[in-house]
Amino acid sequence: MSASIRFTHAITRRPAASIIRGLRAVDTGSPDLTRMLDHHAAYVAALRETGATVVELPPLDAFPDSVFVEDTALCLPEGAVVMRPAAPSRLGEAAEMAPNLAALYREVMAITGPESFIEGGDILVTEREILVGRSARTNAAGIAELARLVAPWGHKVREVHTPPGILHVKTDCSLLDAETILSTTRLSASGCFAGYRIIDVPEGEEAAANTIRFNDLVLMPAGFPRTRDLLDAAGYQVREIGNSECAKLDGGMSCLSLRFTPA
Ligand code: CIR
Repeated sequence: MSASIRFTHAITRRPAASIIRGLRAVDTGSPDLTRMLDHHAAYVAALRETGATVVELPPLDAFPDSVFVEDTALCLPEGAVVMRPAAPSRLGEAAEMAPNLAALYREVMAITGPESFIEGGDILVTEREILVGRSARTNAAGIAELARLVAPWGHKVREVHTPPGILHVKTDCSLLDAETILSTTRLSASGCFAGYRIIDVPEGEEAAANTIRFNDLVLMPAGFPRTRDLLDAAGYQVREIGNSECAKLDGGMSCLSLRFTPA
């Protein structure tokens, strides 16, 4: 049990200087590479502190958003599935990730399209199912192809709806333990998490909903004291990580790693 929160491995990629050209819904200024590197180092150190092996990949200048490795693959205990990002500038990132997965997994499959698009940020793996948000980056064909690929491994896929204007469904939610999901109310109000224990982030702290439970730690973006206090009070071991620079590119805690335990 708890395969959804216990991991032996993570893959991260250092941000490249091209990060200043990263995609963003609203321009709130250019990310500062030096500050982002500091935040990234703290993130990787926290993952390592839990005892996991962290494979740190080198920067890929040709892909400004390549620090957000989560979008390139879905990593399950039985194997990995290489995604097909819908953002044209990000499509090539998936092929860059594939060999790194092949080095750790016996089985690596891929979403091949041509009409299928799906990004890892839209996928929340819980202990009992795989929730996938349809979004501007993930379409019905992508979800159907993923469901076909993972069915032989015994995984069920359930589609949920991403709130309008939100990049990925996991921008607004994260798994805290096998039964508990941290969510914004604009997402949980849809009823998509019925059967789970839901902790709603306080109003005004929606950007704190994207955390990761990684072994004993919950990594959350710094600067959301009411969410931190809620998680503390609920008994989670919280680690705050600076996210000011990734936030300018709509990125958060989950986007920065692939987390898995290869069989
Ligand atoms: C993008 O728009 O694709 C990047 N700037 C942010 C990706 C964030 N990834 C994630 O939520 N998994």
